Amino acid sequence: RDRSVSRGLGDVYKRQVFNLSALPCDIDCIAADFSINGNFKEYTALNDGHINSTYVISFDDKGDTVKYTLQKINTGIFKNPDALMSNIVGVTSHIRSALLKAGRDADRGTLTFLKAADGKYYFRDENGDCWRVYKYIDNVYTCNIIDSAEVFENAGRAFGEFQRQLSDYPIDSLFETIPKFHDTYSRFLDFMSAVKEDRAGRAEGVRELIDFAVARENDTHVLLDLIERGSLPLRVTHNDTKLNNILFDRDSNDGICIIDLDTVMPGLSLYDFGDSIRFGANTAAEDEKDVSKVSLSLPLYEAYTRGYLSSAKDSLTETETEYMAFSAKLMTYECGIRFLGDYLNGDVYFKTDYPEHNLVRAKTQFALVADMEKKMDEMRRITENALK
Ligand code: ADP
Ligand code: GN1
Ligand code: MG
Repeated sequence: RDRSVSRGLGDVYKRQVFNLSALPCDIDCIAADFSINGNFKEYTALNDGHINSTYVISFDDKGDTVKYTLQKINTGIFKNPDALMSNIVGVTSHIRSALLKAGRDADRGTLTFLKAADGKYYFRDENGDCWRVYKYIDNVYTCNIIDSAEVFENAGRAFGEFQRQLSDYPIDSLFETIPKFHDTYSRFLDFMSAVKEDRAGRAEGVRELIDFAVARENDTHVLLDLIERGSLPLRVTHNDTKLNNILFDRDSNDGICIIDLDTVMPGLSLYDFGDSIRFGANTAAEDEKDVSKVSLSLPLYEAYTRGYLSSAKDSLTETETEYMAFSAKLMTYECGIRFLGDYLNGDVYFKTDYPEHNLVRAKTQFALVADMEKKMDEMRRITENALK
């Protein structure tokens, strides 16, 4: 699987030569339902995400090629597609207005969803599968690993701006698409149940990792305690700010559009900051098999922090900035216990390419936690300097 900067659609099409499986839906029926003009030409799968199934579909409309992104919503996880799409359409409309007001290109700056024949923003097919379609944004790339501090700084700026654009969004109108999504203590309890139940008979082989997780239980309620004391404000947050959920412009390398809006919910700014560092400031891929390659890159941490604070600084409280470095470790830990828990449950949540995939992912996350623990003072210093 490609790990580096992923390619323009041209290269993706090349890969499609090897993709002989058919699109798992009736594309003509979907096209008709979303009133898409032209004849269906071809498709390619985008395999970066762990949750939904995503395709680029292209149509020949009187000689013009028009592309859309087609996505099968994972309804095992998002059980209420109406609530889900209400959040997403609300948020993208809000961002669209903000961009237009600022005289910016709203068609590239946010996703544009198509309406189905029944007025909903998804189509339920005869198998019960739910499909949504949005305009494909061209001339962009996504990354699974990054070594350019400059591009990562752009990512930080873009996520900071996303937070700012939604700062006046009516938070109470959002449905909680996955309750307790970043409640790390509740994630810990789920993990402990997975250990106890040991459904796939895998616990014995991963004792050391389980011990690593248990030893850090105290971390799991730090942010929750601060919320309870009223010291951290709830904001409209993205909650899944990994690097491949941002589209970069091929020409400028700017982070132009934040995608994967399924988990936009009330949350902490720290969840978004921490999760970006977890994924993007790792010197290795999330599923690198050689854990010796995993470490926290301080230059990348610095770059993201600088970019993020350049657009979010004014709205953040002192307590929020104080916990930025810690949040990176916490989000990495949380993701680690989720991967390991899923491995113990028999791989029922995240998409996996091979039987040990979740285990490999858990190991990278824990290796990164360990490295962050060594570098925590330095991470704090960098954050303080960026705030000056
Ligand atoms: P998941 O919930 O499975 O992560 P995403 O919405 O993140 O689903 O889509 C999966 C991947 O597809 C993304 O990480 C990105 O690489 C690619 N992708 C999605 N939408 C677009 C788009 N409009 N343009 C280019 N790439 C896209
Ligand atoms: C999933 O959907 P995707 O691949 O962008 C997951 C995130 C995890 C991430 C780990 C809805 O994100 O919470 O942090 O994998 N999304 C959901 O890579 O669970
Ligand atoms: Mg995604």
